[in-house]
Amino acid sequence: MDEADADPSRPKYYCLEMLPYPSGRIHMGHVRNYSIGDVVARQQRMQGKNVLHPIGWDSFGLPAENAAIDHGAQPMAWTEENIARMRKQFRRLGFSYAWERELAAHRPDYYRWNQWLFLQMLERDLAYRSRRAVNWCDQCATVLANEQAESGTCWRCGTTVVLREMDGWFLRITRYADELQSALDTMEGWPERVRTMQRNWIGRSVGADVRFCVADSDVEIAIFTTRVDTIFGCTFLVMAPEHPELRDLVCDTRQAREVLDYCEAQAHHSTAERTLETAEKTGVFTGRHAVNPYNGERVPIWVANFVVADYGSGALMAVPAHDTRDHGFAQRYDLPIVQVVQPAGASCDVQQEAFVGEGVLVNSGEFTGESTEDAREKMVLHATENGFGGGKVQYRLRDWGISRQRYWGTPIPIIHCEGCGVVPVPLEDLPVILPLDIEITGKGGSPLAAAESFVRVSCPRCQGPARRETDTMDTFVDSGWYYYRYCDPGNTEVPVGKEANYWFPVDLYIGGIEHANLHLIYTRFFARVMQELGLVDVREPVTRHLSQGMVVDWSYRCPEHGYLAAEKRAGGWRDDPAAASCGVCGRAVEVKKEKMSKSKYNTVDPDYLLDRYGADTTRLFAVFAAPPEKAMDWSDTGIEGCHRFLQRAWRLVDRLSGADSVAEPETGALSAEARALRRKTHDTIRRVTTDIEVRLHLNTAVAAIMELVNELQSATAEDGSWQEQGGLLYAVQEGIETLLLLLCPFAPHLASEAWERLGKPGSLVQQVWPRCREEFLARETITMVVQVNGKRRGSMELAPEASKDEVLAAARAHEGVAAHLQGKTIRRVVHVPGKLINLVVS
Ligand code: ANZ
Ligand code: ZN
Repeated sequence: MDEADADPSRPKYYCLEMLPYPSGRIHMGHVRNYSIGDVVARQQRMQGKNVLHPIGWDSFGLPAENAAIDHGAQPMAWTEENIARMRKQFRRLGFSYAWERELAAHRPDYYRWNQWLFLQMLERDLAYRSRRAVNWCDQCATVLANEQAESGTCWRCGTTVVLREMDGWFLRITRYADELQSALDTMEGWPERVRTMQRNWIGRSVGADVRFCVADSDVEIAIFTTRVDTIFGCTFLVMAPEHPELRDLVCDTRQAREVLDYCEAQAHHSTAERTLETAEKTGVFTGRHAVNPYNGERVPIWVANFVVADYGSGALMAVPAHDTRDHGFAQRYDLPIVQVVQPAGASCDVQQEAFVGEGVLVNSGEFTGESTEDAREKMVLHATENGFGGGKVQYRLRDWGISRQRYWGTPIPIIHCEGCGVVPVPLEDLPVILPLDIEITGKGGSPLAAAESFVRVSCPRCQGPARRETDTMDTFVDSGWYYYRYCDPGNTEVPVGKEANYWFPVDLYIGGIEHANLHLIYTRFFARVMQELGLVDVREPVTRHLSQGMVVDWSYRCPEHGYLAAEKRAGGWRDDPAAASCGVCGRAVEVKKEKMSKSKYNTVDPDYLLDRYGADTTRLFAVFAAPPEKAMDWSDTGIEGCHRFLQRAWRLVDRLSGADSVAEPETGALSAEARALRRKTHDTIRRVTTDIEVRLHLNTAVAAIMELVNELQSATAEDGSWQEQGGLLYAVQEGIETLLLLLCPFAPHLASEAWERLGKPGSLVQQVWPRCREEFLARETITMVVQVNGKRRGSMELAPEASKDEVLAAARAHEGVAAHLQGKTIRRVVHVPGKLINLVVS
């Protein structure tokens, strides 16, 4: 039943969860992610959809290599063993995957298509080689993409990243910057938070390029600004330490030595580190001046750490009066601050603090008196007409550096020939197989470079001696397009055939927020490439994205002994975290809810849960504990509660298992009790269906099912007997059948067994999802009398099951009653359910 085949006569549903890295054991984050997906997949199947729910392994990457370094493991064997172990755990959890479509990135029949796609991109100038200052992690001994070095540290190990000039391969994601950004506006099935993160990451800025001439030279320096309206307030220019013109500019100045030393010192710090808001802003004067093309003024040129070499043109005009960063810098180095914008109807002292808002131009020559907004337009035009600049849209997004000096990844299919230069491996020679007999030491560059038999080849063009490229691809290439392959895993001609048009776009994609800027942008880039290669028709690959929250639990950290494992904790653990102390030194410990992680000793092993509670309880708790996008708080009592709930549901079925099915009674003949139960049943169907399909709030869906169990329990007697009157037996049977159908996606094992026990035909998972019958939702109302001090003051229509509080609230709001309550206090409330309420006041 898990097998899905494209079938254009049936509606499809593509339910996807981010593929795991095969570390060897699943953790609670996996359980949560995949439980959510499995509920949706199973429910959609019952809704009659043809569901694709695949799984695979993101199996290239550093840990396999580190295992090789640490304990001599064979990366291939290590990876395959881990996959086998995790696959078993997934099977134990009963996830309904299309196992026959399983893929793994490290297998040649997968990664050959990375190589194929790379060569296609090379042909279209979407892949290229370039020498650049790249982010380098010493610990991992590899280059990192900007996305992997956010805030200046390695995303994997946390080491401070440094800049290094290196040759490498890039994918031209910036070609799509505009579209990747603008399409976000229409992606309504994506959380606003993720869209905002992507917007910021792509970072579209509308502004202008202006070229300043350097005085006494024929060099020009271009600057990018979003506030060309402030250009009359520019009192200096600032260049990035890596600016290509800088050396020539300073070579014959007195300041040359100081400037070059400064640049040298900055090279040890990554861009991300240097440009942190909190980083100290430093700089030196270059000894040169530039001429402002708008007013002919000479301004000094500085070099400073906060200017990014590969943003805009690597230089900026500083306007300390209207930019906070420039203001701080001007104060520090005693540079002039000149106001050119006046806030409307207010005054400000720009010597004290920058005014960064909009207003009216002052001190700005012919533009004085214009609004800042109009001025921007006119001043851009002025630059264009006079040939020293023009409008410019700038993106923060950089091309994606995919070269990694590591072993366990896809070999880049390139051959370097002395005569021919860079030569692509011919398509018919793919895959370039990653050799397995490699010595991995973790030191001294790429392990592949040392493998002579891999490296030495003859050039496909001239047959002369040549060397293979020894960089491998970033593993984010593997995950950039994997879910296309699921649609057509056996294809030997292309990465994916036209099959994919049936399944695409993905209807629901579930994964962690940590991928918002990495994987989820890369994959949108790949989608565009796949479309342009004519493989698949869609350009935007995912209709709806759910970014599930973390799984958190208490962590305990001693100031002296760090994070404490369970056996090193004393007092108050979990029950009373505030009282916890270090079992080694007795100090009070810092107690925090943190993401589960081995290094914090706050994980829960899913295998332990499976042994103790079984798959259904574990799955149920994973979706019940919190709304999917929120953090899920681990709780022992929570999982116990889920376990007891399932046992109760089971006993309920058990009680009824002897009874023969009865026919549906006339609606008019239903007793009040039977009617109320049927209302509950159909209301539960309605709630659970929208909670899963529309809101994805699986936790409230479970809560609704729990309520139904309570109702069913009170409608049936302990010993399984009850008075059949007014169609109650039918209502109970309907309720229980519905219960099992609704429970099936959450706790498929127990629900299926219960289904059999009831003697129902067919297997539960193949049943049709129940339909809510609106006619049972209508609530009956009853008339209740309201009295004040025993005197009748009016009546109201209320639901029969309205609680005392609800009745009281309605009574107070009743217009005939309010006047009699004025200035009085309600002393006592007499509530006769279904009949009257009497307010005793004085
Ligand atoms: C003058 C100015 C005056 C600026 C003002 C802002 C406010 P976003 O919005 O991020 O695109 N800038 C330009 N190139 C830079 C570089 N390579 N490194 C660091 N900063 C750079 O930022 C654009 C603004 O960032 C530009 O506009 C420039 O400062 C600065 F009242 O120019 B502005
Ligand atoms: Zn690292």
